[in-house]
Amino acid sequence: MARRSRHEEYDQPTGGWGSVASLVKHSTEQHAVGSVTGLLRHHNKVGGYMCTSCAWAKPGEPHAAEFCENGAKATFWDLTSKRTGPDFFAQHTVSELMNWSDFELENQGRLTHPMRYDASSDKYVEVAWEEAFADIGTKLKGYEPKRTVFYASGRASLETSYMYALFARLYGHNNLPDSSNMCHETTSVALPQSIGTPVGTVLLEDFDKTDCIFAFGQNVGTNSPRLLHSLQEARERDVPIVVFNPLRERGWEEFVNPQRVGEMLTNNPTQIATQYYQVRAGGDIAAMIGIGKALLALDDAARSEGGERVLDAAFIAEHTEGFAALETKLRGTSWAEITDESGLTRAAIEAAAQTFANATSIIAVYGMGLTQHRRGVDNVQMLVNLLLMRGQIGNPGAGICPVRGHSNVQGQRTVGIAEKVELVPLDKLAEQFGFEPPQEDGMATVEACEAIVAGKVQAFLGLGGNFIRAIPERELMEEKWRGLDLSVQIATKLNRSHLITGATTYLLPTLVRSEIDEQAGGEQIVTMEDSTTCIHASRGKWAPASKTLLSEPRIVAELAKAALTPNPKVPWDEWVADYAMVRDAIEQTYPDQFRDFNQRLDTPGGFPRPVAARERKWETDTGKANFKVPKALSASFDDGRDANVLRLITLRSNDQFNTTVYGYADRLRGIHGSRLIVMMNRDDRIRFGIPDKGKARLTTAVNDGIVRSIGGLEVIDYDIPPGTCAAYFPECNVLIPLWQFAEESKTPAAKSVPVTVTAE
Ligand SMILES: Nc1nc2c(c(=O)[nH]1)N[C@H]1C(S)=C(S)[C@@H](COP(=O)(O)OP(=O)(O)OC[C@H]3O[C@@H](n4cnc5c(=O)[nH]c(N)nc54)[C@H](O)[C@@H]3O)O[C@H]1N2
Ligand SMILES: Nc1nc2c(c(=O)[nH]1)N[C@H]1C(S)=C(S)[C@@H](COP(=O)(O)OP(=O)(O)OC[C@H]3O[C@@H](n4cnc5c(=O)[nH]c(N)nc54)[C@H](O)[C@@H]3O)O[C@H]1N2
Ligand SMILES: [Mo]
Repeated sequence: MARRSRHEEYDQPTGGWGSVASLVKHSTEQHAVGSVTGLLRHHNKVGGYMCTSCAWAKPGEPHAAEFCENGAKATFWDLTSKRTGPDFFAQHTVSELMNWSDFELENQGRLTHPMRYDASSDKYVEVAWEEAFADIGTKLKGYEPKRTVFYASGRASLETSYMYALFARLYGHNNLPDSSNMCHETTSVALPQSIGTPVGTVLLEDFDKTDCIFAFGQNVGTNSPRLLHSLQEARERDVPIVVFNPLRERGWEEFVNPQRVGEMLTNNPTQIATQYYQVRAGGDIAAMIGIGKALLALDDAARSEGGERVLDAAFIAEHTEGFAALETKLRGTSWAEITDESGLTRAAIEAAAQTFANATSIIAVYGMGLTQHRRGVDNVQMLVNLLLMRGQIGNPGAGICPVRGHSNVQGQRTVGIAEKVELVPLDKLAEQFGFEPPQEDGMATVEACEAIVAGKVQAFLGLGGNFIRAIPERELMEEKWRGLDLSVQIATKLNRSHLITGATTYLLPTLVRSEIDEQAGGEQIVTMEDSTTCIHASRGKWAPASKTLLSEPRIVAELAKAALTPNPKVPWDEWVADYAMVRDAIEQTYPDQFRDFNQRLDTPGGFPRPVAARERKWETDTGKANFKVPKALSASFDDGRDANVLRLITLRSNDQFNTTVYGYADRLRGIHGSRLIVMMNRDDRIRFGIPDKGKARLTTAVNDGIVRSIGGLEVIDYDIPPGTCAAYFPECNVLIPLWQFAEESKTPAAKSVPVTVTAE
């Protein structure tokens, strides 16, 4: 049935009663075995389990309820009492399920039994674990390892991830794309060039010390709501918070802390952003060049008047390289170019620069609004440039703070899930496990897609995730996927990627993190790394959804045993019996990062991995922090000159975790009832001849011979800059060409897809 949308201005703060109502709704609708009291006791607490939603830091002294609406929703959905077992699959053909929505598929509940696709009946049929492992192992033995891909979505623990990456290398390839290739890979490419570390430099405690926060392209209220606690406390110290985002996201505007009874009763919100700039999509490089230019002007004035310098000249001289080139760029770019490209006025940019100049310690927060663009790397590096101009890396209360996505996406990279060999201590692995690891770079996500399109991939293993739904160019990918010989999906819930089958397809169900993981050596602990490089232990608390489920480490170990010749140095069974032994192996491979790993598991707030840039040690090619000159003013593919081409942002609603759709209430944007919508500036809507509440078709504006189009989108008049529009991921992934990705990082450019609009 077609859904109709409803849009009303949402003037309630983030958090508050709206979040409580939503939490209760999801706990009830999922008949979840976990309760709100259970969550209070165990969620993000030492001795409990770590949230499976976002990767935001967990404080050493947790709040009574150290969870947010969306973390609770994710947990209730994990702990649902609904089941997608063999009888479900007996009733539905895969062709029928192809017509179900993402919501309907996952709302069937937890997968319980290993299943194999049977083409003759077009159904998934139960298979014994041993048979599945043996068959997959035999098939893998017959393939050319470099023609197989082992994908990981960023949820699996450090223990599982280490084992999975080792399995790939023992088998013979580095084809280890993970969800971060679609996400913060841009960060992992940009930051090492600039400051010599692939991760952020900010710790949670820096938020208590900062006196200024700048935030670009991140939706805090939906995607990292616990960060709002730090933002609220910062506001109570009168810290300015300056936001750049095309949309006025409620989370950046007002917050009522559900933890504070008084605030809840009076509905008395804290105002979060003190300055809000609705930059146009892809316009941040220009906006940041403007800020840099204005900082230079302020510094010039201070010098001529003999006042205090705005630039940190001592820091620039001692710690950086390349400032002269950046200065030339800043001075040489005209205000006309800057305002044209950013869509912001000179006065607005100068006001932001003034706030930046007044502060002594500045944190820069950012998300997908910077990384998922053609020039995402320039976006991130330009933000670092601003910090470096004022010496804002490696001092308390300051630094660069990418807000990561999946709860262990950063950690997966740390322990070897990486397609680039330079990121992995292959020599160490060779010595530790007595084998010759493959030395060539493997495929990242886009490269894996290209190889699948070219028919060069024989097998795909997915450690979680919904690969085909998350990548660009969905229609072509679905068609080409059918050319795979083997597709194996390790998953918790049914999703669309499971319905696109290869010649042989397996669905292997696994535990969720909040469930008890009992192995031969007793109940097991797993670990993960948060956005601020802190490592946390996680202990499941609830009984598994089914006795037939296996843990992720066990599944990975069984697959490895079935596919590889035995290696006495890799004791898969012993590792599965006691995950502490995997942690010992991790410590052996990464002694500096994981010193005393097993002893430090319960450090309140997690134990931080060392990050050299925090100590102002720059592990870059120059040994200094590098200013990087952006290659262009626009971050987008289109040049912004054609008024008929809009830049489409594909983003998340408040009722989803990536491709997992919990419902149809994007409460904080006031959009209800449907996800087939497009938010558009009213003048644009009228210009395109679309009536109020009318429908539109979006078509990708590129000439490469492929028509990419989606119709039936209800147009919602929205407060968004002209020339920019926004719609939901993953519905709009059909529109993104596979070749439109960030230069260098290959992160798909999901945040400014050039589209034309036609009325329907
Ligand atoms: N509840 C929930 N939490 C999540 C997720 C989820 O789906 N649901 N996903 C997780 C994952 S994997 C990730 S990566 C993160 C994603 O979290 P975010 O980084 O917040 O990603 P998006 O939701 O895609 O939103 C991007 C924001 O950038 C803005 N934006 C878009 N284009 C531009 C631009 O050109 N310039 C600027 N300045 N802003 C722009 C958008 O308006 C939007 O507010 O969240 C994680 N946490
Ligand atoms: N257009 C557009 N595309 C995007 C984005 C965008 O902003 N716009 N964002 C990109 C980003 S940032 C990301 S991270 C990717 C996300 O891409 P993925 O990480 O591949 O996708 P998810 O939706 O997170 O995967 C959900 C599935 O994971 C499985 N799952 C859940 N928990 C577990 C678990 O504990 N173990 C296992 N084994 N499986 C589990 C469930 O079966 C569920 O259906 O999408 C990217 N795609
Ligand atoms: Mo992500």
